[in-house]
Amino acid sequence: MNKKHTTLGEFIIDNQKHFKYSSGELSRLINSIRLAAKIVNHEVNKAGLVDILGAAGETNIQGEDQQKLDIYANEVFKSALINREIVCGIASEEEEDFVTVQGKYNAHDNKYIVLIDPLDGSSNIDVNVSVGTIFSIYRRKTPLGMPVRKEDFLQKGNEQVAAGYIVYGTSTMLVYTAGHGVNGFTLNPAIGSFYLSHPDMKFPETGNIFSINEGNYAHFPQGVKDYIKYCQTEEEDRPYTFRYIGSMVSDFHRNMIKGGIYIYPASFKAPKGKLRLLYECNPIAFLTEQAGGKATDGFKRIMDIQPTELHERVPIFCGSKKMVEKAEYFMHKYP
Ligand code: AHM
Ligand code: MG
Repeated sequence: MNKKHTTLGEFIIDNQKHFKYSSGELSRLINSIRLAAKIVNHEVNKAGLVDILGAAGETNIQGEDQQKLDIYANEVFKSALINREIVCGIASEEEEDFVTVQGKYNAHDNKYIVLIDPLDGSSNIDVNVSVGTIFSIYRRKTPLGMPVRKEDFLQKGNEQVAAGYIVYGTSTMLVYTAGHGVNGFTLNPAIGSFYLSHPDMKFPETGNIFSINEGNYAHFPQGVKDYIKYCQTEEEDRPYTFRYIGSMVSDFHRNMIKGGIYIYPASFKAPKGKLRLLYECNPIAFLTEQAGGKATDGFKRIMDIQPTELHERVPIFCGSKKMVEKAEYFMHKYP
């Protein structure tokens, strides 16, 4: 197949062969995410017209209630997955508890669960900066035929079947892995199709970009402070370039292409950091490793952490392998 003209739909079908005993369920699931992404993309693109079309909490000219975009995105992804009856449960960063999906004839016989951050970095929308959707897919643990339980969602990241993100940026891209490398697809808005634009994405082994909210410097652990100093010191290939959008998907996407490290560390104010293990860190860690990078909490592999709560947080260091290893070296000085 001419890779240049491969659409996401074709790619998904073509890659189904990787899944042993595949029934096509996972392919249909990713296809639903693709569809929901296009709908959300359309709405995100109109965000700047909010003064004209009406803001959240107001009623628009057609008498419809305007929703906040993150709530809207949550609804779109959820209904795309629920209506197609292809998952048995969904957990979202936007909701306190998980949702059970009964499937056809209330049979509870679908095998996948999805965890989703429908619109990450949504505070950036008001200022026209890129935002993203992050998703993570697992096989259920409990037997088919019964409603999913919390334990189906509290799986280690290393059990993920697929994960990815959509970045609503200058172009809209869907990037995902199903455990056989990372591939990126760019939306052609004129046609409404995603095309394979970034096959087999790989983190450069090292890079020169570091991304961290340095405004929190005073509250960072000493290991992080030392690593920042290292990045800023004039020596060898340093100082590194500092880039922080404040929208994880965009910061991550840039670093994967150019080579870099993204850090959201623990701080004295937030001892477990800010980002959520299940909705943000695990899927990003899976993508990182599939792209040849490294993702840890500064000491241990993110994907080996046993989650205990749906919304638990964890510090994250992810990106080019050598850069993460160097940051870990500084962290280990202050165990
Ligand atoms: P959100 O899930 O509430 O949108 O927060 C997640 C976002 C990430 O995209 C981003 O990297 C981070 O929060 C930025 O946080 P901060 O403003 O503390 O640097
Ligand atoms: Mg988020």
